[in-house]
Amino acid sequence: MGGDDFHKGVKQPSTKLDGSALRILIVHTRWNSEIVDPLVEGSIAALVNYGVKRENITLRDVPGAFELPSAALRLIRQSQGQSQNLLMGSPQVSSAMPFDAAICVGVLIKGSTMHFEYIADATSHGIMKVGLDTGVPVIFGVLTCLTEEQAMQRAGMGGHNHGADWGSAAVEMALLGL
Ligand code: DLZ
Repeated sequence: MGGDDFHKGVKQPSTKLDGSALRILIVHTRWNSEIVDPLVEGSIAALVNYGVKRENITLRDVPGAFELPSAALRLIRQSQGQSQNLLMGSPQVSSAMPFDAAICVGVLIKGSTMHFEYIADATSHGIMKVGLDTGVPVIFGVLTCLTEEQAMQRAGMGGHNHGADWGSAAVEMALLGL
């Protein structure tokens, strides 16, 4: 292992994934939208590739990465019928069935983000907690990069689009134990 033989990244899952019955939530930021939008597209393409129906993919946006966990929690809870009137005044989630998985997508750039460490720390812990508290897998789709160029590369502009990995992780995790 190592040197030229080493392939960075995630191996294909060992089982065939059929996402045709799944409902997936994608919550993404409007911060750094030029980079976030291709990541969201990459996730959607992977979901569709695994059979998830476009009408079963719900997209919602929030201002920044810090807001991702609380938005995901409220939307998942709402879909589970556990929250009442939490989203009064804002458009309701269109799904009648609970989400099987969620993907939180955002981009934090150390070089241009004040309090980078605080936001990254709070966001990553928050996203993990939402998954554990709701029992719904929540995929960590937040790029934490040193530079804008690095972030663009990881969003498919000159490199691999990490959004695709998040889409397949969502399907794999949603199907776990089913
Ligand atoms: C404040 C802030 C900064 C400086 N940078 C980013 C960023 O690079 N990416 C991102 O998603 N959000 C950023 N934010 C906004 C915070 O995440 C949050 O939206 C605000 O602090 C309001 O809670």
